[in-house]
Amino acid sequence: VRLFIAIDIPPNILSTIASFLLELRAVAPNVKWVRDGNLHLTLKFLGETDPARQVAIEDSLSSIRSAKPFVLDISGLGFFPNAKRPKIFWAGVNSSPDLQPLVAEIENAMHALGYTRDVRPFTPHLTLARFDQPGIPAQLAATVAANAGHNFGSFTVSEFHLIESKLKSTGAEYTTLQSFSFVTEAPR
Ligand code: 2AM
Repeated sequence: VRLFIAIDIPPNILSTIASFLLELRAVAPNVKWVRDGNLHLTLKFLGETDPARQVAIEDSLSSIRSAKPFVLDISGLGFFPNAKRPKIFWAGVNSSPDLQPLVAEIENAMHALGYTRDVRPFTPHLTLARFDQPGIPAQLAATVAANAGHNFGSFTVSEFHLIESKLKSTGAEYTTLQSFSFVTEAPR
């Protein structure tokens, strides 16, 4: 099975993003747009995994804790690696400082199970589209430049998910296998 670990985006923010993207999708039909329901914040991509290892992964992930929930603010638009030769069109994610240590813990936990650490620093983003051809429609570039600071709203996060990705001809299909609440109960 092909696995990754991610945070879900609540429906109200998904629909805010979806309505903003309607116009952009129309001006860039040749770009591979991520389906609205598939938008998520990837924390760690595990890739092809022996199903027999799923229990060990879930055990490990269920012990991960952070002191309190954190706030994610979906804000800004841009391209990786840059606007000239875009590979990925993204919406930015600003978070309270607790996100990076949580991701580091997930990295450590998965490294202990034999997964390679990501060499690149974790840059939280929502992938909105992928480019498999060079070049970018002028109208897409212009709209993104004009909305580089556009805000899509914020939400509080207290759980992440282990997700299976099935690659189909119609696009990726994601199934949540298990959810992990990472917030420590406050002592009374
Ligand atoms: P991205 O959205 O940041 O591009 C499921 O495939 C998710 O895992 C994708 O959304 C993608 O995150 C992430 N991912 C990270 N590395 C990947 C890789 N080498 N191949 C496929 N997906 C990867």
